[in-house]
Amino acid sequence: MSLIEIKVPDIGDFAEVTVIELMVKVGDTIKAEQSLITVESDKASMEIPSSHAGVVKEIKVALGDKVKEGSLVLLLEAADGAVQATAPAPAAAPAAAAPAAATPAAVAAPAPVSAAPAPAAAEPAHNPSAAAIGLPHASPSVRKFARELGVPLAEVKGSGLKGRITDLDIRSFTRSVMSGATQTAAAAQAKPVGSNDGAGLGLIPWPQVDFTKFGPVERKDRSRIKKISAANLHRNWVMIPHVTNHDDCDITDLEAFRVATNKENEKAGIKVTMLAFLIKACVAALKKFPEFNASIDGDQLVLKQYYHIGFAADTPNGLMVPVIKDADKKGIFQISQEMSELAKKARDGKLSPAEMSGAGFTISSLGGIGGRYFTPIINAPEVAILGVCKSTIEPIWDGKAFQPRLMLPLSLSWDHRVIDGAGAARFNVYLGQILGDFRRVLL
Ligand code: CAO
Repeated sequence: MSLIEIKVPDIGDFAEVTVIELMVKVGDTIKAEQSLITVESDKASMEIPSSHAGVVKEIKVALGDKVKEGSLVLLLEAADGAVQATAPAPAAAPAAAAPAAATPAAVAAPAPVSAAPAPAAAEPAHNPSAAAIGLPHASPSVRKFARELGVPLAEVKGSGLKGRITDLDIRSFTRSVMSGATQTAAAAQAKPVGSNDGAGLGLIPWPQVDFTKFGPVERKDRSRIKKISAANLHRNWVMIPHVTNHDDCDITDLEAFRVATNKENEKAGIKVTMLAFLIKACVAALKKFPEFNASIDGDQLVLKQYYHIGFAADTPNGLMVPVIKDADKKGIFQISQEMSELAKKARDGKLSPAEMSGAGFTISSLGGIGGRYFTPIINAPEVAILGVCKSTIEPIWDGKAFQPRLMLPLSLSWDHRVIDGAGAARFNVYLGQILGDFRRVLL
């Protein structure tokens, strides 16, 4: 058995190149022309192949070493003692621009990469400009290996010199995907719900705009709550066929009662807002129209026999929806008190998950702010949500004359898979009747 010195062959115009990857280790049995190391110049990377088959006895270079033509790479115990007359040329990673690839020797050499389905010349160049536009650093054989496995190179984190992706990185990425610990971007996009770019829905990509071209901007991280509610709202908006019915109801008498009640209880510090009456009125409407207090579960509709009402609360961190449990069993004062406690907890970021779960129906009130109507998004797995805006005095025709009446604008969004337009109109009419004369709750 003879020991053969494997040296760096003619590498074209390069005086010196850097070793950026060791592709074999001591004890490896290698074939003739198998790549041993990857070297990199300022223009291209290339693999240095072995001129012989055999067993690697000693490696004479290390990562980061500078080598040139004739530098000793390793000592090989030749398999058959045969010595090849000419050393194979290095396999250049890219591109017509890479000088090594342009030499006749390189063209003639059966470089390993040429066996790949896509020719090495089609690979993106590993050069400063390629790195600048975000192409992953990897040798041709690693690229070929990734291609064979269908591994998206851009998603693999390189552990080699300067973040270079090695054969080992491809293997651990594949293992991680197979075990479910990692998800490829393509797999993530295949999910229609929650994806940000709409690729799973077959939509064109979200516009990428450099806003600074148009003027100064400030970037802020979105809060955790904003991100969670965004994902939920997006899913609900996409998955639920929403329809919204708008209506007005006359709350003149109810408002007078509310103001009088608050006056009576001023000393006790109790304050009742219209929302508490709305919660109670909705419970009555849900009792009459049970499909509004339901959820879809496969082929079945789950009709709830409890009346837990969520209400949207605006907080500095974003939207939260605390829930008044068993609103049918509670009076207006108790509902008001719980609402104000829950709203405070929401604003302080102290709501527990239990306080935000279990709602069968939700109310979103913008009455304290203003506006006329809006189209609230249903809070899945519920099937309807009531939006309420600011009441205003309006001239209402009583058959003989216009009367100034306090009108409350309602916007009821409903899931058309469960509820029909006629049902929604009836729900709003009934709700209007209750709010118009609250004694009806007792009927
Ligand atoms: N019409 C006219 N005035 C109304 C009204 C209505 N429909 N609803 C409430 N008001 C009045 C209240 O009476 C109160 O008046 P005073 O200050 O004179 O007493 C004032 O508006 C403020 O009320 P409020 O908003 O503090 O109380 P609330 O019980 O109506 O609402 C809460 C509580 C937590 C729901 C509310 O503060 C809130 O966060 N609303 C926003 C909800 C939201 O963001 N919805 C959108 C979700 S979709 O993005």
